[in-house]
Amino acid sequence: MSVIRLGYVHVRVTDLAASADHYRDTLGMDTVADEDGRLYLKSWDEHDHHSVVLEEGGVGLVKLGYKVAESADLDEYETKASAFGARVERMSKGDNIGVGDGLRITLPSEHTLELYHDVEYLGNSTGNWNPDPWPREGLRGIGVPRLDHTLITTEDPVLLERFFAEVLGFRAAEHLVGGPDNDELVGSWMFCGEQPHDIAFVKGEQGKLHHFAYHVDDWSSLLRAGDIFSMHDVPIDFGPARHGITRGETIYFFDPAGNRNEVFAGGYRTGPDFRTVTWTMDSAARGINYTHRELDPDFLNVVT
Ligand code: M3P
Ligand code: FE
Repeated sequence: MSVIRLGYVHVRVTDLAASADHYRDTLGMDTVADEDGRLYLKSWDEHDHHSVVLEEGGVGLVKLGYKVAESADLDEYETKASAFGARVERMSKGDNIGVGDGLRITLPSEHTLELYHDVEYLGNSTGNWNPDPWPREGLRGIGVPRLDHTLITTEDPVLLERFFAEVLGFRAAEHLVGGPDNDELVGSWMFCGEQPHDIAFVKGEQGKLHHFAYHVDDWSSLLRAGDIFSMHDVPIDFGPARHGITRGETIYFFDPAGNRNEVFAGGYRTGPDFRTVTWTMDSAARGINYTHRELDPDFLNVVT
């Protein structure tokens, strides 16, 4: 019984056409469905039906979807989440285009998390037979290969960490705590496979999105992404820079609605025997932006 990965992020955007340009032309995602004011998108190296849903009207997170290893696991997750005290309902095949039956959980942080196993397989752009390393017809914009992780905010990081650990079997790769003599949990970076994080959360408002991130191959792909942001006048939050936390490389930027996105490269490998790394608030600027060792307060305050 395990969670495999972040499958989809569903966000609201103020202007669907403007955001469609951003996710399609700048990031390079492909449209797989366009129905009822919702645009379903997929990156070139993803196999399942979609990984991003844009819905017109407002800004911020509608829900997150995480894919589980087997359909049979869903019963057990339902029992565990209910026992934890979370609100859980069954979701039906077709509630999300291409996605089968699953669970819809209201997290202690008030975010909606969907768990599912069955999802329509579209395959990636290079196929499974003697594949090219990348689509030979070329990529649009950055050509992001896949989604990587999300970071959300919660009033109670301890409770949310307990939920992800006890109900979903995630482990903490990194903790951000109040200080050397203050073990108050300010943030947690948690994984379900071998990435440094599949979800992270920091203390803040309930139910908000700090960012969702796309994987890019390496530092030079990240710099090229920066060039494309400039060509397309995409507002940059910060980067290119190195994260102390997770050791990843990053650029944060905004979609036209103001949702924060990230391109993320590198980072170490975790696993079941990984021991949690701890950062203290007095080193938080270095933890988040190791290169510049400074943080604009808006980086922490602006959420959607
Ligand atoms: C990351 C990451 C915050 C730190 C963010 C770190 C919001 O996004 O990918 O490691 O404090
Ligand atoms: Fe991130």
